[in-house]
Amino acid sequence: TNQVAIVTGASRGIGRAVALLLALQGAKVVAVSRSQDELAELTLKTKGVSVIADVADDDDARYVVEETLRHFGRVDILVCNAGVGSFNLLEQVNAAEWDRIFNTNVKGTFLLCKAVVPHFKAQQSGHIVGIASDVAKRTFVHGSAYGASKFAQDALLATLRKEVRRHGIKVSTIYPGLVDTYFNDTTPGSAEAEKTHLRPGDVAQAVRYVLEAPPHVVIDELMLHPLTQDY
Ligand code: NJP
Repeated sequence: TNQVAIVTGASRGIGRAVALLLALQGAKVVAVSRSQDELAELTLKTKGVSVIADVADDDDARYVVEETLRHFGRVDILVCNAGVGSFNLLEQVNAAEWDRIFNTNVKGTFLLCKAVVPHFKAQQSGHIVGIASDVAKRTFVHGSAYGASKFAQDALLATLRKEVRRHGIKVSTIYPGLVDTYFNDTTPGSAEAEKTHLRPGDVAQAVRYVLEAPPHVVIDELMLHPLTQDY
């Protein structure tokens, strides 16, 4: 298709895989993150554009949508993927770390959705895909900050889904289990992770699937896990 897609957190991991798959399928991809070099390298492959932006910054979020419209004249898809996590017992979580997680995962999703929805409403179409987490549906030890942020992001997206459906706008939320990425300062590609984790491309295929639903269908939620994950 010839659709215009904004993908946040596209410099690596899941976002990068989503950007590459959508580009392969003919979308014009606007890749967003804070890392300039990685985005430049990605944009050579996607033949799209990149916008250096912090999703947690209001001006940056609006700038992402403005740049998309300046380059392509429209926007059809927003993939809210940028996210961070760190894991510790609640009393060991410092307040700055809490803020970093909530600002990226919750406020970042809020700001990008807020910036894009008026344009989707004007064209009476558009699709927001949120990359949440399976931990938006359960709790786990060491996950107070990250888990709470993913519950909040999930609630935000579920609310937005109800608010915008009458404007022809879809909101789909994807809940992956463990994915082999750079998340939480890990290094992907180990033989062990290959057995225990999803690959970024698996999540990208889930994004593709929800985007390909017929016009009268919205896939609200899609959860996927590695077969080995005991959750
Ligand atoms: O992580 P990683 P994933 N503004 O670290 C970007 C969820 N998830 O792909 O800005 C803009 O490889 C960062 O770019 P940069 C997870 O919660 C994961 O695994 O250049 N961008 C990079 O491109 C998250 O929502 C697992 O540093 C910002 C990207 O985000 C999503 O999947 C399991 C940013 C992170 O790439 C992608 O994470 C699960 C900001 N302020 C859900 N801050 C898993 N990996 O196991 C970060 O259930 N980025």
